[in-house]
Amino acid sequence: MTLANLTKTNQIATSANNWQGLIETYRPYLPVTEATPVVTLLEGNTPLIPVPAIAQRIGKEVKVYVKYDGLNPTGSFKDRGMTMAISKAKEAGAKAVICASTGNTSAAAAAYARRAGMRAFVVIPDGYVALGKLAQALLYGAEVIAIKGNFDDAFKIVREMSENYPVTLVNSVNPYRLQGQKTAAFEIVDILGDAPDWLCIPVGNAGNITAYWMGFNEYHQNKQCVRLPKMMGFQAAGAAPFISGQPVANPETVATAIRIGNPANWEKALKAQEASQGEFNPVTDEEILDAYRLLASEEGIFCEPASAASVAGLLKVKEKVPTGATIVCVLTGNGLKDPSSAIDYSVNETYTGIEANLADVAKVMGF
Ligand code: AN7
Repeated sequence: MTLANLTKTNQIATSANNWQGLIETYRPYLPVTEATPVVTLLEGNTPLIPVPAIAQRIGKEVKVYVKYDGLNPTGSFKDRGMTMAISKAKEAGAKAVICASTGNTSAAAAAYARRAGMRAFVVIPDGYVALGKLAQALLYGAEVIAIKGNFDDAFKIVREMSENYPVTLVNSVNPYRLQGQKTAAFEIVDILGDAPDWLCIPVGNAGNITAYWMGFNEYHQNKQCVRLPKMMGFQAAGAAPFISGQPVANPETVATAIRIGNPANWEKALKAQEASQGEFNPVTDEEILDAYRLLASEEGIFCEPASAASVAGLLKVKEKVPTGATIVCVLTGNGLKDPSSAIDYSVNETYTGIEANLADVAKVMGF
């Protein structure tokens, strides 16, 4: 397949509801050959959903969309990177992979590695991984190692482990991860016809912001888009090394997915921000939770708290949004990943202890 007929092919694949996964769809842009065994769960092709209630809160004429990557096979954007990382690991003959994770990477690594017949070791911060993510890793058959430490401690261990033992590292320092993840930028341009003016994105280990920037640039070089977006990265205020300019020793936030103090892709993410004339800004846990509830209760979109940081950030810096702008906020993970946060932070409560009859239920309803 050539670059020239790529767009056409995408349209056919999509309209025939015959999506082949992101490696087949974007093969000319990816470092794969005929010899690469493609390990796929048909990830990608996630919806770009308009969010009018959020656009209205900007207070001027703007178009706002969310890229709902929580609809990937394991419920997060990590599947985009993992289809590439695991396919390439299998091609190289790997028998086992390892990652440190705040949860989503471990779920994706487990699913793709097991599908490829490999062992999956995941090292997680004990007590700081959302329930759904832990459930996934276990059921997929990963070997889960919970350490008394945070993500940054776990990452240090797995990095050294992969240098000394026969296990392939599948965190986002593995270059194939970012190659897969850049396809989300392609999908946005394929739908909008150009890049957005702003891309708002939560930042943890800073792989995804790096991957998106790479994707937009490659599409730009291949004349698939005219614009390049401003990359607007948002970090939880308690885990915001890009704001303070130095690693955070004890990161804390309700958004456990981005509870990271020393991002592995520091330099690349900084370059993306500078080259795009973008910004890094912090959002407080309260702002994250407000956006989390707003997305669910007014747009009908259930994401996990870390993902809501992109929308919280947009609302926080809304004064800077140019009139007429098109903005995409990346929703990186599904809300079902973290049911405890949903229950703990929802405004509505369940009416309990209600007698099982029409009159009592009607009374609760206010009739
Ligand atoms: C929902 O799973 O780092 O800035 O170990 O799960 O590319 O790290 C997760 C990160 C945003 C941040 N949103 O992305 C892991 C992990 C969600 C996430 C991020 C993560 P990066």
